[in-house]
Amino acid sequence: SHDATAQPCNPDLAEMVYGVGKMDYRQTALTFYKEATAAGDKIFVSKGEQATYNDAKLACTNAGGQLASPQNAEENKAVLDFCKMYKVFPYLGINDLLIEGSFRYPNGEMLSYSNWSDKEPNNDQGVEDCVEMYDNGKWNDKNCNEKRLIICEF
Ligand code: 293
Ligand code: CA
Repeated sequence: SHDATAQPCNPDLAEMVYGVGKMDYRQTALTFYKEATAAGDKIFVSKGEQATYNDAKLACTNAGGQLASPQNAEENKAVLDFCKMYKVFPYLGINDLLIEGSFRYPNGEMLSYSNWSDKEPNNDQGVEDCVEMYDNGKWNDKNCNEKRLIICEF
């Protein structure tokens, strides 16, 4: 469903928030991760900006997508590539804001794939409802008020 010629759901917002010049943001994403589109998978996009979870989430939804929520090892690797490129840990869209201890996708569905780091999620200090990705691709639950790399998926 995601091919190189597809147009964004909301071209104006997508260009403002995640576009690069006049380039289609999907094409921009392709330059970073060709395999994603070749496999008909999600497109991941990042401009290297950092924000709290709420602001990062808003940036992605305003652009017609959502925060990166990898559902298999291939998608996790795509997100990790951005993490390494910008040398900043990203926030994932996955969170347990609704029900403590029940990590879910932004649409509320239960996880079908996870890649937790050893001994995570640990809800450290009782305030960790968001998820960051380390630069080894493993996940850690983390306070939502930190600033982390924004990576959106479309
Ligand atoms: C505790 C124990 C550490 C762990 C950390 C993170 C915080 O400090 O081993 O790395 O929590 O889980 O999110
Ligand atoms: Ca943690």
